[in-house]
Amino acid sequence: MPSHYARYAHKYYNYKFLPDDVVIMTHPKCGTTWAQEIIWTMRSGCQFNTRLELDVRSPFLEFDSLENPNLKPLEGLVEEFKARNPGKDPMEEGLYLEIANNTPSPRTIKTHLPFSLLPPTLLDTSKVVYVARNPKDTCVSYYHHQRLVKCTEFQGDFAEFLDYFTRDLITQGPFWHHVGQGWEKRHHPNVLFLFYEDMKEDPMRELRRLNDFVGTALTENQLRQVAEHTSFSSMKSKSSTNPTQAAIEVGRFKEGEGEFVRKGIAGDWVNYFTPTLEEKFKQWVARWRHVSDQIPFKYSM
Ligand code: PPS
Repeated sequence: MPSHYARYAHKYYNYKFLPDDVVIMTHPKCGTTWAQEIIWTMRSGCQFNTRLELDVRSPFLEFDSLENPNLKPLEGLVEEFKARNPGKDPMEEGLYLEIANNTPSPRTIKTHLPFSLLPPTLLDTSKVVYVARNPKDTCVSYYHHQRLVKCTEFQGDFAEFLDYFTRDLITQGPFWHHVGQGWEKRHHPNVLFLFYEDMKEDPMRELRRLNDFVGTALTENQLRQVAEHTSFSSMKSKSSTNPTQAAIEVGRFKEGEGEFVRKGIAGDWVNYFTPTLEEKFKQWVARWRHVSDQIPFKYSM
């Protein structure tokens, strides 16, 4: 994590989750936004017409610790914070933590923090939907993301990014550590473990599993509507789920680095991996074999 994570670490570790919170936990670029839009829509009684940005409806718990502290906070957020917390320091308390605290229940919370950095009692309180994606596509997607976002502004090419990724030096990693912790807990009654590739293969099947797990009791017809509403093309076309242009305008994304909702397929890695990179990746997977051997990732559809 960036060094200013230290300022908030204890707040995340002691965060007061609520019994009706659903926490979407992922390593970055594994299908978080997709799961957020699905679960928020299901839990909101199928509000298909909201224009509110997804991050407002489904707060990102630890974003304070990822945001570039050298960038000016987004207009309005500080004022709102100060109005609600007279005399308190927004940076110390966390602007985004404050948004999470003020989100009306039932909350659908996004986090890239692994189980070990959240309260040990999390599963006694709330439900967790853990979404995992094969590490090759995750690496490609993360590469584009890190070039796009101003909090990182990665300047290198894919080979350089893969080098960091396979040395476990990427923000919010190591990948296997994160996914391994989720996988270990997959049989807990308050955990639903999903694979991105399964969601691509048969969205309705995974939506039915979510419907049972979250307890939304939607009909087949409603689930079909949710599937359409959260299809890749639908989410790419809406600024509430693909806020690329708005983020460029407020100086959070770089221009010319593609879109936040980018390609949305399983197997894009074949367009990036040379035999040399493939070999390096294989060695990394082997170094983590105590975890990687256990998780049946699909690398193509
Ligand atoms: S983040 O920034 O960590 O929250 O990113 P995250 O949402 O986890 O992952 C982003 C990738 O998910 C793709 N995406 C989708 N795929 C399929 N269907 C839908 N509806 C969808 N919405 C987002 C998004 O395009 C990123 O993958 P890549 O491979 O980069 O396209």
